[in-house]
Amino acid sequence: MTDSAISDAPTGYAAPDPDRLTLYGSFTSSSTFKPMLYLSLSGLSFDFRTVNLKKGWQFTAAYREQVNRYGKVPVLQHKGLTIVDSNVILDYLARTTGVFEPSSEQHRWQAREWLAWEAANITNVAKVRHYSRFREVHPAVMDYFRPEAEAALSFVDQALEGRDWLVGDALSIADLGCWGRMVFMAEGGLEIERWPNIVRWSNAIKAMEGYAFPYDLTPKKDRTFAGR
Ligand SMILES: N[C@@H](CCC(=O)N[C@@H](CS)C(=O)NCC(=O)O)C(=O)O
Repeated sequence: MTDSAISDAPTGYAAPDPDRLTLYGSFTSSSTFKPMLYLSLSGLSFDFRTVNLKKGWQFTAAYREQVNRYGKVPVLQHKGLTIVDSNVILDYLARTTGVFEPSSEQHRWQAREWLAWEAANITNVAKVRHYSRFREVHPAVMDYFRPEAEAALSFVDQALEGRDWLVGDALSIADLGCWGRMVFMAEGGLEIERWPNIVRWSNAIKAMEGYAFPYDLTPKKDRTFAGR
């Protein structure tokens, strides 16, 4: 399919202002929600550029060549750099701003350990939601992924026993990376009440200034966020 056959897709992506954080993403994407949540809770100012996944904007040559060669969201551009993958973006933001970065070196590594773990495990929660909401799959596929998703949620629930946060004693990129990708769990029939520590922990995140559910937080159109 040529780029022009993809409805309304931008034909090119001008390099953004290098001094501003520019996030590309989609409101239906939990991967996008992770850096969106980081930026919203931190109160940093940034620009959001929407990529309409339903219309297939991620497949255009322009997007692949100028923004993300994998044809996915999210992407962050800043200071002439292009940073791809939600967890790499969280790592970049924490390193460069210091916000939601644990204070000890051991905890900083542990936060990255959680991000690597979530990419291999909480991703099953996102798959169950995706196959429930966007794509019909053979029941055997769900029979494989649902227990994997439940096991990942149980692991996080256990890790939160007697603790407020996954790493150290403050919210960090570990919490945002894990909660961000499980946020749509109910759309996959994974009812949060089954995991009481996740309920408590996610309620603490939801109570923070700047929090909103992805459909309210991530815009459907390009937008500038002024920060606070
Ligand atoms: N590991 C990547 C996954 C990115 C990803 O799969 N993004 C999805 C949305 S959540 C996407 O862009 N899908 C579009 C497509 O596959 O066509 C990350 O965490 O950023």
